[in-house]
Amino acid sequence: MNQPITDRKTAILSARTLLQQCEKIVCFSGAGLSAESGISTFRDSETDALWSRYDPTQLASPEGFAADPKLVIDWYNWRRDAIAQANPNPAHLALAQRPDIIQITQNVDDLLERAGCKQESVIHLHGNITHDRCHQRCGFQQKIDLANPPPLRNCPMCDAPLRPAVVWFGETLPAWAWQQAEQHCQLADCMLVIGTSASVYPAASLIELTKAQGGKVIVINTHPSGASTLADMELIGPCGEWLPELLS
Ligand code: BV8
Repeated sequence: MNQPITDRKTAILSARTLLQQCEKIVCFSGAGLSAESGISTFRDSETDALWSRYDPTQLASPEGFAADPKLVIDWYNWRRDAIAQANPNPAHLALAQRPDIIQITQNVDDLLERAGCKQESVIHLHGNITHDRCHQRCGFQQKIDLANPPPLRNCPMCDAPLRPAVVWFGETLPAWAWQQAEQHCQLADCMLVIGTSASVYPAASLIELTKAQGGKVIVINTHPSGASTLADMELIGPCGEWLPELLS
C-alpha cells in the first residue's frame, strides 16, 4: 500500500533499502525526466505544457501530418532546437551511473544517451526525434542534426514525405521496443516510474504489468499522477533532486 512518507531522510532510506533488495530494476520515464533540462512536458499542470498550447491531434498524429505536413515538421524542428540546446540534468546523470537499470522511456529526446547511457540500453517506446524516417515506411531513415534540422522534404527512395521517427497517436509502437519493454517489466522486481502522467497507452500499462507480477513500484513525480494508485512508494518532488540521492 502506498505509504505517504513525511520526511525526506526516511523516504530516501526506505527507497534505497527497497532498491538494494532488488536484482532486476527497470526505469519507466516520461517528459518529467527532461523537464529540469528545460524541455516542455505535455500535460504538466503548472507549466507551459505542450498540449495546453497545441492540439496533439493536429501535431502528433498521421491525420495532422496529412493535413499540414509543414506545420508538423516546423513544430518538431522547434522541439529539436530546444533539445539541441538542452543538457542532461542530474536525473539523467544519476540514471547513467546505473547501467544495471533498464531504461524504458516514452521520451523521444537523446538526453539519457548524452548523459552516458549506452544507446542499446535505452528503449524508446515512442521513437526518436533524432531521426527522420519515410512516412510510407519504405525503410529510409536518417539521423538529423538537431541544431540544424532540415525543412519538410521528400524521401529520396520513394518520394513520400519524410517525418520524425516518433510514434504518433493512432500509430503502433515499434514492435521490437514494445516486446523488449514487456519482457523486462514482466521480470522486474522493481520499477522506478519517473516523471510521467501515466496517461498514454499502451506505454502506461507497463506499470500495471510489473505490479501484477509482484514487482515493487516507486513513483517519483512533482505531482500525483496516474501511477499514484499503483505506487508502493511515492516521492513527490523534482526527479533531478531525488535520483542522485537514491541511486548513488
Ligand atoms: C496505440 C509523440 C495502437 C512523440 C506521443 C485511437 C486510436 C488508437 C489509439 C488510441 C485512440 N484513442 C486513444 C488511444 C490510445 C492512445 C492514448 O493513449 N491516448 C491517450 C491520450 C488517452 N495511444 C496511442 O495512440 C498509441 N498507439 O495505441 O497504437 C493502435 C494503433 C492503431 C489503431 C488502434 C490502436 C501511441 C501513443 C504515443 C503518442 N505519442 N507523442 C512525441 O512527439 O514526443 S504522446 C506523448 O505522451 C509523448 O510521447 C509522451 O512521452 C507521452 C506521455 O506523456 P508523459 O511523458 O507522461 O508526459 P506528461 O506531460 O503527460 O507528464 C509529465 C509528468 O512529469 C507529469 O506528471 C508532471 O507532474 C511530471 N513532472 C514534471 N516535471 C517533473 C516531473 N516529475 C518529476 N520531476 C520533474 N522535474
